[in-house]
Amino acid sequence: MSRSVSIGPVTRIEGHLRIDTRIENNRIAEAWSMGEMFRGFETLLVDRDPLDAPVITQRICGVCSVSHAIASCKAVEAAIGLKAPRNGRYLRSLTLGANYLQSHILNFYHLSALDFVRVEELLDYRGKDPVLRGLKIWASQEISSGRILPIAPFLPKLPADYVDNNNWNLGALSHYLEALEIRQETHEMTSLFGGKMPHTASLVPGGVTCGVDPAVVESFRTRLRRVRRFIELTYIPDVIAAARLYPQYAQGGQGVQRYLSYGGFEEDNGDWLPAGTVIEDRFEPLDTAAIKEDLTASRFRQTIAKHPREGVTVPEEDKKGAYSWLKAPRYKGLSMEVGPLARIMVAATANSAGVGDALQAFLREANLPASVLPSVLGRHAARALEALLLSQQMETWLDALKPEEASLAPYQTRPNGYGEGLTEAPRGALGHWITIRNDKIERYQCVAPSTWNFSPRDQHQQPGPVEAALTGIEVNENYQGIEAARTVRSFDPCIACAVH
Ligand code: NFE
Ligand code: MG
Repeated sequence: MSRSVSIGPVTRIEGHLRIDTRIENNRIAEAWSMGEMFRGFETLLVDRDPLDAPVITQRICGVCSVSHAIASCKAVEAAIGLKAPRNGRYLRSLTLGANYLQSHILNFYHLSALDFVRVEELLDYRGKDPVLRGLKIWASQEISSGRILPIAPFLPKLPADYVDNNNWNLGALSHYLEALEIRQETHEMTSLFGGKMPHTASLVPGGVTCGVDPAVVESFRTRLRRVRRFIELTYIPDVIAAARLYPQYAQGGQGVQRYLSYGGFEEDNGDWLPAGTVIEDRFEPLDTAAIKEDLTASRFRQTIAKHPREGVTVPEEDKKGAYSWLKAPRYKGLSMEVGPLARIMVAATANSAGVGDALQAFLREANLPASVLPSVLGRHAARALEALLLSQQMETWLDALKPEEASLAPYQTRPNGYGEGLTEAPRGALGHWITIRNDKIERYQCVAPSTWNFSPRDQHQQPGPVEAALTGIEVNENYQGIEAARTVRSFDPCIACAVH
């Protein structure tokens, strides 16, 4: 017997996402990922000054605006022949790194973990555990204020197989609150060099305008260490606990198992995270000429699949056969997963930056086999591991800053040019492509991480990575889509970015 389950809108994400599934014999037989809004940033950039691009494109998103600033600055720099000095590059990495830490902790504690937590524990709890003091104070304030909201952000929830484990359920809720404070630290770190957050003021083509003030560097370092302690002592153990308590999610939702990373976090001897792809378990160097966006199932005027350098954005709301406002990026014609798992897989397969060793150590300590990585909780583990490695590496970038050196290159322009700006955003590979003619933007195209992951089918009916990950997942006939929600959130969707 076949039935359909639709989740729309998917909550606790940015932007409007709908997931439709067809279920047969208690498994998802087919899935459709649908971006349900059009925004049009690419079209509104046309005819503007190239210097406007980083300012405007940061507004694509309130979560990952730093990565849009960096992609846009790099695209403009490539087009006009400018290079940020060393300090500028490290300040960008530190600002982006702080934004990663913010975003990864957000995804786990505030967006995803609740799918695995029985929040009713909060109502029942009468214990005295000091670890839970914050939670109790918060709950009692809510109750004494007369609002019927002690579990307001947490209910209603989809019915599911939540484990009956007080340590986990109450611990995760208490860490939910602690993570809010930790994210405040990370936002402050971003604004120490970025000027403000979201939408930094200091990241411009040519570098970063704030310079290197040793007092600010030490303020950043103090906060970084507090965040790092939280990652080591709380975030990592919680992800490992989730993998033990929900072993079925350390297996299902593998997806396409093809991974792409643009690489990022430039150091003196190259990028800390390498660029490349993993296809059929083999590392290959990245060739960005092999990227094309297919429009077959996208609500845009039909053209052949094009490289973003030639891409056009002409909305066509009622296009026959189209079901999403996302384009469908493909690499050598293949749908590719991007994001923390992809970055870890690419780096580990390329055996770079010690990521392979760190991954092995992490798996050993968690007593988990490598086969758990391509899975729902494997994506969360990769995100947590990346946060840990990043929080360690960022100290070396602080040490690399030189107060006596410039962080900004003198501005120069060119009336005509073309530039590709690639970076890795928290959710994965982010590219901006700009063409400048007569000092104005002639063409601007973005391909965001969630565009890759949440893309619809293409001309060959090949599903996007999330559609593929959902297919085959076992579902309980009494539930209303929790299995799909858990899988979708492991990819950390941002549809505001994806449609841009
Ligand atoms: Ni709006 Fe973003 C990240 C980008 S996702 S969050 O990370 O670019 O597509
Ligand atoms: Mg685009």
